[in-house]
Amino acid sequence: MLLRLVTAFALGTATLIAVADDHTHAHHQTAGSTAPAVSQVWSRAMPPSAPTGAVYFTLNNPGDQQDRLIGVQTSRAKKAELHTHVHEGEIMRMQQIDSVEVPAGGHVEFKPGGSHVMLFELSEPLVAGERFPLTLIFENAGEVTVEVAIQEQAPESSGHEHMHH
Ligand SMILES: [Cu+2]
Repeated sequence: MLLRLVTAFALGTATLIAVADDHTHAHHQTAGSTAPAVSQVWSRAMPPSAPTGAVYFTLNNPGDQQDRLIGVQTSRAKKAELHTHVHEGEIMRMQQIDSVEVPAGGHVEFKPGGSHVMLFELSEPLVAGERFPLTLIFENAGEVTVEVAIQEQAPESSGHEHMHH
């Protein structure tokens, strides 16, 4: 069990460093279960007048138990919701979702045009180069706090999937 936790932490940290960030810290607080690793955590820089923002990341579940992301919190916004995009004919619309399943041994990507964390009533504008903490709440693993990097552009994908813009 301890070894698993260490592995999860190391994986998450390694991936974050691979994104070329110097001062990224991932604090994992687990409640008896292997916490999914959170990597490539970023938010798109927005003009100061923007009332909302979005956060994207990749979740990797190294454990043999599925988990579920059931909530998000940040000091940077009054409210943070899990969202996804749904197609309605030609139109893509955002929709709030209660939770996101993270399958055992699987990974889930939050990315533009797909699932994202929506921030409402920002306490400060999202300025490129800044960072803020985001706490992910998992059903089994408990809370995992990571740092969000505010960027103009999406980070280079470390996966094999084609990025749609
Ligand atoms: Cu949204």
